[in-house]
Amino acid sequence: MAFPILSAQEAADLIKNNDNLGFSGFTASGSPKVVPEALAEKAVKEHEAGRPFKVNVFTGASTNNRADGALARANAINRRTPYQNTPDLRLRINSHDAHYFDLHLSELAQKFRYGTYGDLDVAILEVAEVLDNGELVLGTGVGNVPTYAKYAKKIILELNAKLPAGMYGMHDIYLPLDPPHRREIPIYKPSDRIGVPTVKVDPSKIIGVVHSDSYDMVKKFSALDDVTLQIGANVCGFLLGELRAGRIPKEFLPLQSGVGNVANAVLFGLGDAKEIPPVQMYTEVIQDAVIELMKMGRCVFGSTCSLTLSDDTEAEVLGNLDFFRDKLVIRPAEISNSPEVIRRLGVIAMNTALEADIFGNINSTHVVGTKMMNGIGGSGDFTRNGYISIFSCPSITKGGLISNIVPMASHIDHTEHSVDVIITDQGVADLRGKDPVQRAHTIIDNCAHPMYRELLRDYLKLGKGGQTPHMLEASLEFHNEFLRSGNMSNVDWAKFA
Ligand code: 0RQ
Repeated sequence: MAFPILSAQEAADLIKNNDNLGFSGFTASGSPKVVPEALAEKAVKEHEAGRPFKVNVFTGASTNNRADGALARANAINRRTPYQNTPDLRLRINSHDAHYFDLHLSELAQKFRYGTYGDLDVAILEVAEVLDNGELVLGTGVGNVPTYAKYAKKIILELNAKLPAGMYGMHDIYLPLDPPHRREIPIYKPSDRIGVPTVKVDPSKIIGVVHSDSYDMVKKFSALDDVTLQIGANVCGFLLGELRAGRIPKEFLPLQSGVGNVANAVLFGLGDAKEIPPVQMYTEVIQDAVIELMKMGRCVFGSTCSLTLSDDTEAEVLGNLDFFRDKLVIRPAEISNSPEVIRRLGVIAMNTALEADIFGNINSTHVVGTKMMNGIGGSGDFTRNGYISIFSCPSITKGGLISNIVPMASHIDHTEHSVDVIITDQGVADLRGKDPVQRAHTIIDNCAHPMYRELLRDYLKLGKGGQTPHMLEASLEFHNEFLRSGNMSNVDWAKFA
């Protein structure tokens, strides 16, 4: 089938002010690259000519510097969901130039199908190949492509030359029925395939194909340091204890792991924990560490929504698909993050917190309660439904000016009801079966940095009763002190006594 070949600029010219756009991919992986960049250039010209030009961008998760980054720098994003992580877009969100609503990733596709956010004007989809019958072979991330491709009025394809023909067969594309007709999603183990390898589209909607030639440019992780290594070791120690005690079955349970430096370090820790049998992942992102585990035989299967790999590792995987083919499947976000499947499989959820409070509530998104960092991503999908839900973070940040364990979280993404275990470089707080005060002592004793333990114990003494003994007027004093003096440890409880 022949489709018009367009330059990125010609494709961008087909997009109008205030269009609703659906981007392929999940994280930087599989995100379109050249059309968003050209769209950002168009926005700059429109703004210079005094004309308004902004678009609404719906994705699978975050994108990359050439999509969110370029569009944000051009101030060309109006509405944005469900997740982002580029510094330029973060600035636009926190200054209200871009209207971002932070959403559980599993929810977006269905909401779109029911029209919650209006029509989808144009889907911009990165593909590895367009088959003769017009079906699409996707790249390193699926996200919400099946829904966007079906519901968009028009489709622009980015055909990325870096993606080999061997990508055919790496995906499992499945669109569930919507309520009230939804049936079970029949995945009973991570490697089950329930769909088809390609995305079927109405070829008459494809208005152009743009060529690109680029890896995903996933940000490199920071080198593992003593703190992240210790967190990784503590997570592995906890999992091993659960295995030995029989609370995790001997064949083990599938793992989910979040994004970022801490999550990467946790996975590296699994490489050495030989008493844990080779693992399977049922997760949304597969980072570099999982590829290492696969090469070591320590991870035998990964079900994911994206291969979020640094360029070197991406080149290695794409160049050795024969080795990885039977070890990986890439699924749509509403399947990789399906609460039903996560609960059925008994996934062990491992995510990262910005801060945890002494009662077990987690803030993953807002710096000092106000500034959006990235978003909740899929952490809620997994945390609420996991067999065991673990959060990890360093005990202190910025050399100790910030304690990651605080009296009251300044924003709450995951409540005490969903959080089983908190792990820092200091140790493990197993919160299961404990009341709020018992949880507080466990978290302070095991997870808080020694320089903050007494301050937190003294806070607990300020409470005047109730099951969760906060002193409300003092509960955010760590944060207030940070805003005042730049150092949480300067907090002085005397004024509340
Ligand atoms: O700042 O970059 O200026 O150094 O936050 O912190 O320790 O490098 O942690 O890279 O693992 O990211 C929660 C953001 C952690 C991430 C978060 C500052 C710190 C540093 C990053 P710098 P680290 P990580 C699956 C699941 C939500 C989404 C999710 C995240 C920067 O894991 O976005 O889990 N999670 N999705 O200095 C102020 C604090 C701080 C703080 C750290 N308490 N106050 N700043 N920092 N703690 C994937 C998807 O859903 C796609």
